Amino acid sequence: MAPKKVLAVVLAGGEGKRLMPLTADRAKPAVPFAGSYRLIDFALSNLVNSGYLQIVVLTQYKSHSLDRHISETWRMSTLLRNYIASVPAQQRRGKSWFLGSANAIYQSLNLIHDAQPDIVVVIGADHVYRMDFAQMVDAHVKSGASVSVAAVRQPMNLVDQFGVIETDPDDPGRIAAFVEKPKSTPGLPDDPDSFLASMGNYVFTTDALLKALEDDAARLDTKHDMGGDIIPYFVERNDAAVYDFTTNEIPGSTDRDRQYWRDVGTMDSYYDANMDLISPLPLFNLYNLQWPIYTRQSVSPPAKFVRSSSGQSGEAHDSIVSAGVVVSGGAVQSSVLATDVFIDEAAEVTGCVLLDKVHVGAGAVVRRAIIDKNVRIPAGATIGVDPDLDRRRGFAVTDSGLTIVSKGQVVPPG
Ligand code: ADQ
Repeated sequence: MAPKKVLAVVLAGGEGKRLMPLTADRAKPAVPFAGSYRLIDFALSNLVNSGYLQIVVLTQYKSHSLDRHISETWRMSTLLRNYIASVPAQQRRGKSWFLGSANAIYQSLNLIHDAQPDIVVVIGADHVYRMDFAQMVDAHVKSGASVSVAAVRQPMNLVDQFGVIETDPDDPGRIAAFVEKPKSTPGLPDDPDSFLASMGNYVFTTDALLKALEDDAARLDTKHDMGGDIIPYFVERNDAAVYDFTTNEIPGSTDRDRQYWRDVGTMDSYYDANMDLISPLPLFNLYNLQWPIYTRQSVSPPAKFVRSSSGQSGEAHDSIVSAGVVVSGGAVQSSVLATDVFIDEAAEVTGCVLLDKVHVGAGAVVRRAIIDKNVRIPAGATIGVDPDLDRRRGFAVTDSGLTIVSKGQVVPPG
C-alpha cells in the first residue's frame, strides 16, 4: 500500500463544562494531569509516536494556557514540513466563533487545502490512552469506507456521555447505526452491561470529509458537531467503518495497559484516572519509553523529603511526586503532587491531587481532594474531612464526596 499523506486535526476548543471548576480559567485540554502533564500531551504524543508530524490544534475557549503550552512544549522543526500549530478561532467564514466541533474544522478548511493530505485524522484532546493511529489509518484504507470511527466498550451507566455505535451483524466492520449520547441503548450481545462507544477519534478520506463539511454547513437542522452530525451523515450513507481499539498494538505495553482509555470528562473520572497511576502496578504505565508521553520539562530542582525543624520526617507513599516538591515533616499517602508543591510539618495529605505550587501548612489535614494551582492551605486547616463544611466554605463537592478547591479560592484557617 502506498503511504498516505496524513494531516492530523486535534479538536481542542470545547468548554469542558463538566470539569468545572478546573476549566473555569483554562481549556480542558490544558488541564494538568499526573503531576507534570497536560491532558493534550496524550493526544499529541500518540500522533507523534504514530509518525504523524503535521498537526493542527484547533483552539478557542480560554485558550491562552493551552496555546502557550503547545508553543513552549511542542515546538518542532519546520524542516521537512513538520509542525504542531495551535490555530485559534479566526472567524474566517463569517462573524461567528466555532459553533461546534465540525464547524471548527469547516472554519479551518484552509489548513486542509494548504496541506493537501490524502487522509485527515481528527481526534479529541482530552483522553488518557496510548494509540497508534497509523494502524487505524491502515485499517481505514482497507475498509474502503469514507470514515472510520475508533471504538471501545464502556459500561452502560456512561451511555449518555458517548456516541453509541451499533455494528452491522452481517458485516461487523461497518457501522449500522450511530446515536450521539442517547439516554439508553441495548447492551452488547455478549455483554449486556456494556455498549460500544465512539472514542471521538476519526480517520477520514479527505475528499469525503470536505464534501460532508460543505453539506453540513448548508443545512439548517445541524449543530455542526462531529459526533452529532458528521458521523451520522456517513452512517446514513452506509459509508462508515468501525475501528476496534483493542486490536491496536503498542510496543512495550502489556494487554491491560494498551487497552486503557479514559475520558476524563468529569471531576470524578479525572480524579480516578490520576489514582489509576499510583498503584504499584498502575493501570496506565507512564514508564513505557517505547511509546513515551512527552511533556514540558520543569526547571524546578528535584523533589526532596526532609525532617522538619522539630525532627519529624517528611514522607510519601504510593504517590507521584513531581520536581520541585518539598515534603518537610509532613505525610503524603496515595496522592499525585504536581510541581513545586510544599507540605509542611505534621500535615497529612491522603488520596489527593495537588496541582502546581499548592502549599499545605503545618498540621493541615487534606483528604480525597483536588486542589488547584497556587492554593495555600493554612496551618491546621482541614479539607475533605467534613463535606458539609467544605460546601459552606464555597468548595465544590461531587456526589461521590470529592472536594475541589479552585484556583484563587481562599481557604480559611482552622
Ligand atoms: P464530547 O467529548 O462530549 O463527545 P465535544 O464536547 O464535541 O464532544 O468534544 C469533542 C472534542 O472537540 C473535544 O476535544 C473538545 O475540546 C472539542 N470541541 C468541542 N467543541 C468544539 C468547538 N466548538 N471548537 C473546537 N473544538 C471543539 C465526543 C463525541 C462522542 C464520543 C466522545 C468520546 O461527540 O461521540 O463518544 O467524544 O469522548
